[in-house]
Amino acid sequence: MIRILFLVAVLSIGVLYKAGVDIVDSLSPQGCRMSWMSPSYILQSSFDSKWTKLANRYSLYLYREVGWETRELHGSPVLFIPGNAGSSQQVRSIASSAARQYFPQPYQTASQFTSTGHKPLDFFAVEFNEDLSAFHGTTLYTEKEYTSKAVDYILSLYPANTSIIIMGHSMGGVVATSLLPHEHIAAIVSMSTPYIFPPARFDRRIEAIFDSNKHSLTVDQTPILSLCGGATDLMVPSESCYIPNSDVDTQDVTAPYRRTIFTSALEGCWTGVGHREMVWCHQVRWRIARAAIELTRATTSAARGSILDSWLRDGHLLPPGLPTEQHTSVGEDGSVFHHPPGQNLLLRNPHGSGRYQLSVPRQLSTFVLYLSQGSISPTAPHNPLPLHVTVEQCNASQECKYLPPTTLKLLPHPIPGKIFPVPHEGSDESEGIVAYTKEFTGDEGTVSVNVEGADGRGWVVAGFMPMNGVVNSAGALAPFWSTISVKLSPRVLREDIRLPHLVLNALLVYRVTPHVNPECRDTDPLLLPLLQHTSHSSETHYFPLTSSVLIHTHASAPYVSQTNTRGLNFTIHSSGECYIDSLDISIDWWGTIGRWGVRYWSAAGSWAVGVVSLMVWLNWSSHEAGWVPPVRHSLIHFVRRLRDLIPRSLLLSLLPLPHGFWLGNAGQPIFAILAPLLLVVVTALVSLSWCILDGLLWLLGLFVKLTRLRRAGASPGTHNTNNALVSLAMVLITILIVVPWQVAFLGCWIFQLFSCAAGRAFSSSLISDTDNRTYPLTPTTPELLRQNGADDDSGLQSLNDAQEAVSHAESITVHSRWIDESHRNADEHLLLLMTWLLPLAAPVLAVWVRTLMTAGYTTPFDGDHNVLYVAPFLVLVEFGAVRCGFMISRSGSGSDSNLSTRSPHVFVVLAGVAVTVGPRYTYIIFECASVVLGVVLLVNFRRYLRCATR
Ligand SMILES: *[C@@H]1O[C@H](CO)[C@@H](O)[C@H](O)[C@H]1NC(C)=O
Ligand SMILES: *[C@@H]1O[C@H](CO)[C@@H](O)[C@H](O)[C@H]1NC(C)=O
Ligand SMILES: *[C@@H]1O[C@H](CO)[C@@H](O)[C@H](O)[C@H]1NC(C)=O
Ligand SMILES: *[C@@H]1O[C@H](CO)[C@@H](O)[C@H](O)[C@H]1NC(C)=O
Ligand SMILES: CC(=O)N[C@H]1CO[C@H](CO)[C@@H](O)[C@@H]1O
Repeated sequence: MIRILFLVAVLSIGVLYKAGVDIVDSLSPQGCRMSWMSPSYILQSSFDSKWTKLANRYSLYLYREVGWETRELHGSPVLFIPGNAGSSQQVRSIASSAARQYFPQPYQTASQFTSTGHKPLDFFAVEFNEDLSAFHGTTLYTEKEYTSKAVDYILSLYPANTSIIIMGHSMGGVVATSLLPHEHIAAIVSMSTPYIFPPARFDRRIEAIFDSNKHSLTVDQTPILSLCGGATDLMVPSESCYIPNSDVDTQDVTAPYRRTIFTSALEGCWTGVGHREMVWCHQVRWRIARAAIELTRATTSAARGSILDSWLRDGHLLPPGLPTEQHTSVGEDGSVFHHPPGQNLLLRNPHGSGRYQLSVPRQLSTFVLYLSQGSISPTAPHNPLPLHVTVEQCNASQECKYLPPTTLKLLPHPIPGKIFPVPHEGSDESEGIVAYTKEFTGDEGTVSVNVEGADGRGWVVAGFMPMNGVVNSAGALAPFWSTISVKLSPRVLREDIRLPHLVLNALLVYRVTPHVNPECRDTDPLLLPLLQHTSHSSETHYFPLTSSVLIHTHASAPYVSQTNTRGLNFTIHSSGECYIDSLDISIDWWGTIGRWGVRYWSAAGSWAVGVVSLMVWLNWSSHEAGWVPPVRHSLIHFVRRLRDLIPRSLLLSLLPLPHGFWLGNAGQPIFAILAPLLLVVVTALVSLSWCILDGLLWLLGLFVKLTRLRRAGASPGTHNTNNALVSLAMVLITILIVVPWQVAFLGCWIFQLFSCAAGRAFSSSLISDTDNRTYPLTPTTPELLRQNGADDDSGLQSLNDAQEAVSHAESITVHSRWIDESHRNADEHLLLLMTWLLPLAAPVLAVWVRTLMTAGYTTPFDGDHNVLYVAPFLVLVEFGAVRCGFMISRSGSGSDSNLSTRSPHVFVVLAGVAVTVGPRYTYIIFECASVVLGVVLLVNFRRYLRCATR
């Protein structure tokens, strides 16, 4: 049984890991150009302890592009805040781009900035010595305090009323947002920053920072833009990168400027970007740098919002700066071509200028125009061709006026025959198709497409499409067991496809396989079919439809409040020459599984604590005799109980619990299956962990035996209670003053490990592990006595004989050995529980060690000295364990005594908390475990005291 579990555990870890890693290349591949620079970092030594007492722990640098700009301050300040384990030097890519855009030649301002009021940028960066801020609230607070002082210092170097732009990467964005409200912060641009929930939830204080940030996000007027890398980012799941309450979604003009931009939709970028790559990906960094330069000219929040909207666009809003109404009359310039109705206008390599008139059809329709590499004001690729198009509406008397678009944005133009985006390269700045659409409700004259400045490069395609696309009513479960086939119309420029019942969630990946029309092979189409998947106003992905593609989303996900959970909306763009006959849609299982690991690793950890506690509870509660079986048997017993637990977990998954509970799916039936799966995997993981611990205990036992290093606890008699009390008090005082309690917990765990190993080493096992007939045991169990007799080689055969023959004295020996055995088993259960609690304390331990190494002994650990967290463990491992029996008490004496486990029911509370609240609010588990063990301690306190003083 254990062996099967072992296999299940290893297999599921392997599969989840491999599938999770494969996601990076399959879902939203990355195509980013490297960036190059000549960096120098100038330490700001005048920002010293006069400003902040943290000056000797952290530092502040000014970035300068060597040979490109002077060292003196000469512009407008920007502050970069690195994230978890990040470095101030990560500022270099963006800062270098800003310098080289402002000074295209060394020390020479670019012509477009000379007379416009733009200023160059002075990039500052805080250096946190690669502190692990994601795991530790206090560290995050310290960073915030230092950054806040750094902002004051930087502003003091500039004229009054200068404002500063803040950029934050990952947790740096959290620090940036926590600086609000601040009247001199012009705007915040965050990259791959989690906003909705912390990526690691081991610390209650991190949650507090996130809560106060959420408040700032809704009320503060400072513009905030959040850039998200999408599925490529495995560290911060992109569903937590959304900024809630966008002013666009709520249509509230007084709401502050908030944007969430996915790099997969970012115009000119169109690629997934990994977590660390976000700061250097060329396509992203030059836009951020440019937006920052433009921001130096703005003075109001509205103007800043509009600048951010024009440089960091995902196309779901109309661009700022659309032309106002203009009237022209036909015939002023160029020639007029009347295009036959019902056909698409297609201009391949146009020359000169011309007006192309298309009459608006009678039914509801959408006018669609694609323009490659040219411009339709104000939208164009960054380096457009001279080709320029305006769209006008003309009435019967040939009076024309500007036709404002319904949507106007840039689409990517994948290169035929190449992967999109091209790995290590991505999109070029001159690439892109301007897509213009306008919806018509009926016969409204003609639309005139005016082409100017054509020099033979680029192309234009335009036409009218019926407004209602294809709607497929396939049910939510259909893609799980079959393939949905959607038929498409031929030769359309744009087709909208909706599958309103399909479930939309970060946990699911759909595979869309196109059946390309065979005619396609003979044509050289201008635009191969391009699939656009929009799952949220801020999240759009593009895929060239030459082979099957994987569709995913972050619009709804576990532990996120879900508004939009249904409906797959696709749009297919093409030039109409080559088209798709039909699309097949089904679930992609490998991709789907790949999405689970990242989202449920912390749930698996908390459920493991739940499983161990449940194991303790199930097995200890009804044994009046107080016999605690070995962990191995408890495990096997638990696995047998899975038969009842699995249906119950399934039922719980169907309850519409709030999204912060259980597995975070708010009772969506389609995800109910995840709970039993997780339960089985976690049980397997617990068994795996026990196998490892078992091996470790055996090795340590061997070591202890060899070195004859007897632990006092393992051999009563030699133990000095006063010494123990004194050492306990010392430890508690040390925690109060210097070390964080997590260190003490690690100490407890090691102590417990050694006690268990010593316990095993110095007691010959009474009961063989493989023999399960002997349970439950009582002191007078004949088998036990027989076995004992057999060990003594007394040659007794029949049970009755044995019972009679074994003397009273022997019975007492057996009895006390039996109690020892039970105590040892209880101890090993406690060790297993503590092992699974260890990951909850370990991150802070890592932070502590790291801080010690970088900052020296400055005890930045305010708040981690609460001895109550660890006191129950300390007392239990010192007294409760081994010598006194963790939870087993004895009434009576000698061979007539009865054992009973006390208060095992508290463990069901721990199990309940760990499985329901634990996955989302992980820090609660440790607190709950401390309380539960505290109760055990109190219930058994008098007994421990008696035992300790005996
Ligand atoms: C700074 O701004 C405040 C209010 O916006 C104004 O009262 C003050 O005069 C300004 N100071 C300078 C030096 O421009
Ligand atoms: C055409 O539009 C112009 C300007 O909008 C208007 O003056 C004129 O009367 C219109 N003609 C017809 C036939 O509708
Ligand atoms: C899909 O489109 C329909 C109709 O436009 C819209 O109501 C729905 O919200 C869209 N679904 C998503 C997930 O965007
Ligand atoms: C505890 O586990 C043993 C097997 O080791 C099993 O026989 C016994 O029934 C379990 N106790 C309870 C209360 O379920
Ligand atoms: C060694 C031994 O007795 N094993 C038994 C353990 O329990 C199972 C089922 O209860 C029996 O099938 C084994 O024979």
